[in-house]
Amino acid sequence: MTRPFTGLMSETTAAPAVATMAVSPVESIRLDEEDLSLMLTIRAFELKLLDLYGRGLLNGTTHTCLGQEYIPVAMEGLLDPRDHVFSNHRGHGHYLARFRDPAGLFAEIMGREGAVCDGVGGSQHIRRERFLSTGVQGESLPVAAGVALHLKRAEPGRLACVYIGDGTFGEGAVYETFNIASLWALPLLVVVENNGIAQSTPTPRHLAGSIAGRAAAFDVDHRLIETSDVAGIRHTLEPLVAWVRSHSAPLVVEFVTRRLGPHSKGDDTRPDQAVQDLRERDWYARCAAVDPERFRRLDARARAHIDEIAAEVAARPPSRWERP
Ligand SMILES: Cc1ncc(C[n+]2csc(CCOP(=O)(O)OP(=O)(O)O)c2C)c(N)n1
Ligand SMILES: [Mg+2]
Repeated sequence: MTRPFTGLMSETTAAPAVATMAVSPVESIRLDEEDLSLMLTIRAFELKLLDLYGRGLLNGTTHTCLGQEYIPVAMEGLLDPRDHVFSNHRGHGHYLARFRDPAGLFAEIMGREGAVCDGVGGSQHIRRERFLSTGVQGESLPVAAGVALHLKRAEPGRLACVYIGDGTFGEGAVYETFNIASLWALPLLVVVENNGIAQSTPTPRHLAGSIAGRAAAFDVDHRLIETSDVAGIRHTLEPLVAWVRSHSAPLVVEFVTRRLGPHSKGDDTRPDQAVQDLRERDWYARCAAVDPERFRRLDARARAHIDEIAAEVAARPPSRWERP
């Protein structure tokens, strides 16, 4: 059987060894109520966090995925609870899309009872069932490859999905992982959230060539996604993810996305106009325009729900961790 990538290309195009075809941006956004509610919940959750940090009510730091929420929401629709998910420093959306548990994550970040990791993981270091996040860039890739090897042997059909940013391509562990994942045919799905910036460095200033080219160098298939249309993304990726499962082959899915917020809490180095331009292309503004009445209703509901949970969690006693 040939790779499914060929089926998505034009009838007359010969199948390439590695597909790097872009999906055309889809103007309309088709969202069912559940997906939209989840995206709005993630947004409301992170806006609340920034508000709490801004008022000095939370300590430490946090990185928000404002603008990128649709990626984990789209991906979770393609994943099985028995797949493993590896997340990074910008991982609230990854966690919330998987577990729909704002209370547990608030409690973790606030250090309150009911915290997912008893309050010792905070924003960036969460472990729950088959989900693990780390604030160390690139650290998750070799671990995910090891888990993918285990899944290939012990649970065929399952995969390991790892989220990384464009800046993480500066880490050597990425290439060691691509090499082994390709040689050993591991069911590893690498989701790249290419938001065009790494902390304060624009992608063209830190990345020579392209992510597609780097995947191609290891004979790893690559797919570029430029739309934020959740249904369209799932439609495009469904056969490719099925291929990763059935043929145990690595795949890189690169999303061209936008980071609307600062790198962490308040350290945006970009000109205001540049951020404003990104906001105008944000899914939030575009969804609001499609069906304003439905959007307002769901957004108000998500914000009220998050306000209520944040207040309830903040009033809980501190979390306690005991050495096992
Ligand atoms: C090994 C390592 N080096 C540096 C950092 C500091 N750091 C945290 S996030 C980040 C930029 C990450 O950029 P990217 O991978 O594009 O992800 P994004 O923040 O854009 O989502 C850096 C340099 C780190 N966490 N780990
Ligand atoms: Mg980035």
